[in-house]
This record gives sequence, C-alpha cells and structure tokens, in this order.
Amino acid sequence: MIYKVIAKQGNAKSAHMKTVHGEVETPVFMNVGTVAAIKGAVSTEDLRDIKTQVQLSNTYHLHVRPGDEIVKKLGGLHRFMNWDRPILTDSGGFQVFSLAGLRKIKEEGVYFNSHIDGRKIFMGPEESMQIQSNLASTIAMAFDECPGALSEREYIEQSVQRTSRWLVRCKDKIDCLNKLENTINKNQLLFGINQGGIFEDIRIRHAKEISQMNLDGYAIGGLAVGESHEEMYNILDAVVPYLPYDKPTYLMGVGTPANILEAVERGIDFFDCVYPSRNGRHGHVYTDSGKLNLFNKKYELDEAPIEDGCGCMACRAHSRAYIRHLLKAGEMLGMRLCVLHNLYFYNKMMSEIRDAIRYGDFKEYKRVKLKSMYDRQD
Ligand code: PRF
Ligand code: ZN
Repeated sequence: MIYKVIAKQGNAKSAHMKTVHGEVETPVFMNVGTVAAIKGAVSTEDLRDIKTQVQLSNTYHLHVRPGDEIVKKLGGLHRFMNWDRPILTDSGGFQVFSLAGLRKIKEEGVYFNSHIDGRKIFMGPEESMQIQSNLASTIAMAFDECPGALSEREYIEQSVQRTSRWLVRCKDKIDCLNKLENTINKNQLLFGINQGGIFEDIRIRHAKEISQMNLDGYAIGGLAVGESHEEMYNILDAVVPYLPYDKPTYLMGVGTPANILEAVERGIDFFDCVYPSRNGRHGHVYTDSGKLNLFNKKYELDEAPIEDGCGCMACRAHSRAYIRHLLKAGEMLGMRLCVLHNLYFYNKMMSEIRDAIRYGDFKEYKRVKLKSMYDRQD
C-alpha cells in the first residue's frame, strides 16, 4: 500500500492510496453493503455509475450467512459480488455488540448467539482475521470492543487494554495468513482501531500505543454511539494529532454531512454510514437546500427533480411527484431512486471536498455547504 498526502489545508488532508484493488482518493465515503448488498436494490453497476470508490461489508454478517468459507470457495468477496475496486470489511466487533443477543466477553474473545438463528458463535481476534482473509477484502479491520457511550471510566480502561491485546493478536494472525499459499489476497491491509470513549487521556494513550505498531491505517471507533456532536469533535481534536500523519485515518460509522465536514477539517480520510441508504428507503433525500421528505403532500404536483442539476439516475429521469407516488404505492423503485440520489449526493460532496482541499478553499466550501443545507428542513 502506498499512501501519499497530495494536499492539505490546516489539519484537513487529501491523499491518494494505492491498493491491489486500485487507487482511492481521500477524503472518501464508503458505501455500506453490510451483507454484500447495498440496501435499496442497488447493484454494483449502480455503484460504478455513482463513482463509489470503496464498499464496506461486515465480517459478522457474512460469516453467519452465506458463510465466509462459501465466499472463499467462490473466489472471495470481489468475485462473489462482481466488484473489482477496494472493499473494507469491518471486524465484527461492533456488530456483535450492537446486534447479537446474549454475549459474554472474555480475554479470548466474545461468545454470542447469532441474530439469524440463535446458534452459539465464538469470535475472537484470530477468528475475525481468518474470516476477513477468507472474504479477501482489501482492508481488514482489527477486532475491537466498542463500549456504549454511558460506560464508566473504569470499564473503558479495562476494555481498551483488552482491545490493545486483541490488536497484537490480529496483527500476528494477519501476518501469518498473508503468507499462506491458498490465501486469496496476500496483500490484505490491517487498520487498527482507537477506543477510549469520551476520555481524552485514555484515547491519547491508546492512540500513541497503536501508532507504534506500523499498521496500514488507523480508525477511530467508539464514537457516534450516543455522545453529543461536540464531544465527538473534541475527541477528534485530541486524538488525530497522535495518529501517524502518513497513514490513512478512518472515523467509523459517521455520519451526517455536517459530521463529515467537521471530521475532514480535523484530518479524517475515510467515512462510512448507513444514513444515505437508510434515509433514502424512508423517502428522505438530501439536497443542497436541506433534507426533503418526499412523502410530504407538497410534492404531489411537483414536477421538479429531487435537486435541479443533480446528475444522478433519479434526477436525470424523474420528478419529485412521480417518486413520491412510487413511495406511497410501496414500489421498490421509489426507495431505489431515493437511495441512489442520496449515495450520489454523498459521493459528490466528497469529491467537492477533495477539490476544495486541493484549491485551498475547504473552509469556505464547508461554510457555504453547511449554511445552505441546514438553513431549512422539511
Ligand atoms: N468498532 C468497529 N466498527 C464500528 C465501530 C467501532 O467502534 C463504530 C462506532 N461508531 C462503527 N462501526 N469495529
Ligand atoms: Zn439526484
């Protein structure tokens, strides 16, 4: 992997990252395809159309169904879903904590019940790495614990130390897997994950510790889990300076367009979030003059596209009135068009952000974008 910062403005940076599955330009938004599918009947062909650079999938979900060994037999995730650009797999840590039923966290890993059929599963650092290696993603994430926002300091201390020990095991395991003859992607990258809740000192100590490990990238986890936006921004202010400048940074599970603009300003390269697809499925669409709810009666006779001048598949061909009708009739096409528009909106914003950093007017871009977007809401 080669990562090179090509422009910066304050702490904001724009970089080029070369991987075995092609180049990524940052800051970048990764489209979330938890089960190797973007919800809302969006195909990989659609993703190419909206210039998606990276897709994200989940270790836990694909392990439960169809099974990572099946995916490996089918040649890995890239071939399975017909996507030849970069894929990042989340480690399962977060999903186990947010989805699975009864669970028990031990030093060796986590025991839990599958959310599909209730069967008992164990996942630790080695299992997570093995699954991600079978999936053959471009970037594997370390197996971590993401404690809730209300966790006590005492608990977070213990949890972060365990996450650190797990990271060492992840690194050993992936180094080993990448050398095996029958590993599909022997260049699989590993990103470590910073944790520590909203405690700056724990976060910084942990950031310094993982920065020593010469990983391929560094994520910030455990945010957007119930703390305020201000608390999240304060943690980014505190932590990012302790992560290697010459490696990619990734803010996991974030967020709104405003969150992304604030985080880019603080030095983040990678983002992922379910908002554009989830909101789209509910008829909520992003525009430069705020979010619209297409179920609203005022769009009944509105012949304009979702956003004038938008180049997405929905706006090129259809009116708000028609898409509203599809949504009201429960037609899948209604959801699909809204999701496509939203993903296009996010990807286009990232491309504008990259240009703005290169031309040195990111601050002005951010100010104008926030003002126009958040002046009005439906
Ligand atoms: N850890 C992992 N994945 C995540 C998170 C985390 O803390 C978050 C928190 N916002 C989202 N996805 N492994
Ligand atoms: Zn559009």
